[in-house]
Amino acid sequence: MASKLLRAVILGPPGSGKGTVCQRIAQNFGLQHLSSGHFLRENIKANTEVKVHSKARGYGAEGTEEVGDMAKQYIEKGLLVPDHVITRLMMSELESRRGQHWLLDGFPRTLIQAEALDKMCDLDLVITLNIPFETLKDRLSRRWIHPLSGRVYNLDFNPPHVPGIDDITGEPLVQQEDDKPEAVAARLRQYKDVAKPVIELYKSRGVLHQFSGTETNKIWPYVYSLFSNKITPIQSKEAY
Ligand code: G5P
Ligand code: MG
Repeated sequence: MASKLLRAVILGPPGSGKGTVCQRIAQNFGLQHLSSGHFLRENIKANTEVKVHSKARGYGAEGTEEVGDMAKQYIEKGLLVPDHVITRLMMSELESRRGQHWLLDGFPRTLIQAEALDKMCDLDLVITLNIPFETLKDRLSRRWIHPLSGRVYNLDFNPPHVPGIDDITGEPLVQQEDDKPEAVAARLRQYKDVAKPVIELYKSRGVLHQFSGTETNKIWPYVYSLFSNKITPIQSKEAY
């Protein structure tokens, strides 16, 4: 089994199960789960000036930017945050995790972002989740999250033990602004065009694995087996 650090990415439209699959991979293989949406929402919540250190190879200069305020305007409309904002944020997070196995969820999402990541490291695995659009719309409207941890629930698929309450902390769950119907429609519309060149790039590199279906539980065993070939599970028994 390779001892080098594993660098993996999960691609897929909104609601395709990236976060759900990443949580399972992180739990089973001990990778750091790095969700761009989660980092953006943290910045929005803090509503702070975040100092983004851009020591990443060849990308941007060191400086500050009101990431939270800017991101909020885009996310609430279901639009992508500008490339330079999200790239600097993610490069900064990756810089601080150089010595860890990691798994990116939601980044890169455009060719410009993929090229920036490319300058920083070689990826070992890229997964893309192909889920029918009708399924996605249903799922997102039934999703609730625990804002502090990013834990995701679905009223049908994995409901909380007590309605409206996080299983671990007992704190209230919320529905995100970008899961409201108008924002969901906008997010789904723009996904296909933007993702196509990113998928083509990783296909040409020979690291892309595509999974199709309407149920995460049916896709999961294939994802588990793919990762098992690259990294030793940290649990003796498969868990989720
Ligand atoms: P996010 O937060 O990255 P999206 O749009 O990529 O958001 P999202 O909505 O987080 O994607 P997901 O992670 O793919 O979806 O899916 P999930 O949360 O695991 O599952 C969706 C729901 O379905 C959950 O309730 C889950 O429990 C349920 N579910 C899962 N599997 C099944 C199943 O088999 N059956 C059923 N019934 N349910 C299931 O980004 C948010 C925003 O931030 C900005 C953008 O504005 C974006 O819209 N942003 C970026 N902008 C520019 N560049 C980037 N790189 C950006 N990253 C984020
Ligand atoms: Mg997600």
